[in-house]
Amino acid sequence: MRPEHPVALITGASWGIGEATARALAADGFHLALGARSVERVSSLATELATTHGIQAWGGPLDVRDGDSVQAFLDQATERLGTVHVLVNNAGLARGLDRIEDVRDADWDEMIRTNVEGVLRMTRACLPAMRRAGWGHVFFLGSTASHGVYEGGAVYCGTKHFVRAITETLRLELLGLPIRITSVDPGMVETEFSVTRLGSRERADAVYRGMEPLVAADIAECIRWAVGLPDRVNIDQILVKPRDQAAFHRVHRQS
Ligand code: NJP
Repeated sequence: MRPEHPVALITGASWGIGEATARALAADGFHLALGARSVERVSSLATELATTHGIQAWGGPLDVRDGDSVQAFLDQATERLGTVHVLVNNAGLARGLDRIEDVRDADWDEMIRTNVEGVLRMTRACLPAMRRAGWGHVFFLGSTASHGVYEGGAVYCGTKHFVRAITETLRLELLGLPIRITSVDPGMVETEFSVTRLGSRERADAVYRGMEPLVAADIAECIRWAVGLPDRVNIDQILVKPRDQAAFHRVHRQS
């Protein structure tokens, strides 16, 4: 049965979609464990949301690439807030747009360790308590890149295809348990994502020039909606793009 105030753990809650999801779930009465490497940001966000919404919230250091960090974060979250019921596997990134013949080891290493190993590690760590609690929901931030590929996107698309594979596998493995599994697969969302990928604000701005991208709150609303539905309803996948984007290569721009 759904607890009155479920505890949600959000990875990568310092910016973008993770931060927006924290705001949306706080407004719906969830208690929150907010993790990221930018500790000051998650810590002050937790304080702000606890004050505004009268929930319990804690923000602490989390690097999903590091098994010790994942376990320490989960242990602290559980000690402060109780059992984690909802996991939002949001932390993720793309580095560069290099073709396979040019892609750098450091870039693929960071994407694979964060988007692939980090998601596996977080999910494995959180599932036992959800089983014991008898109510849970795991969200995966996939992408339109979980469903297709584009030049210069081999590694990022590969990591998001992985996220799709783990999402679908987990739904089979947990069949019969009261744990729901949802992937949210966005198209273009204006966050820090393109700055991280392309290395400068100017290059990131060019990605969205002349079109209206999604904002982080649009994706947060998808998560808030899916977790709020009756327990019998599992939203498997939400593929959500801006009206101005028909496909990776097909973006309508007013120039
Ligand atoms: O990106 P951004 P988004 N350990 O850069 C955190 C997917 N997506 O919100 O550690 C822990 O604003 C980082 O925190 P920090 C995308 O693949 C996006 O757009 O402090 N946390 C920050 O809070 C990703 O899975 C678009 O640097 C780590 C957060 O991740 C998710 O949406 C399209 C971490 C990134 O915030 C959220 O991305 C799409 C680590 N090792 C899918 N490394 C889009 N924006 O267009 C990073 O299809 N973080």
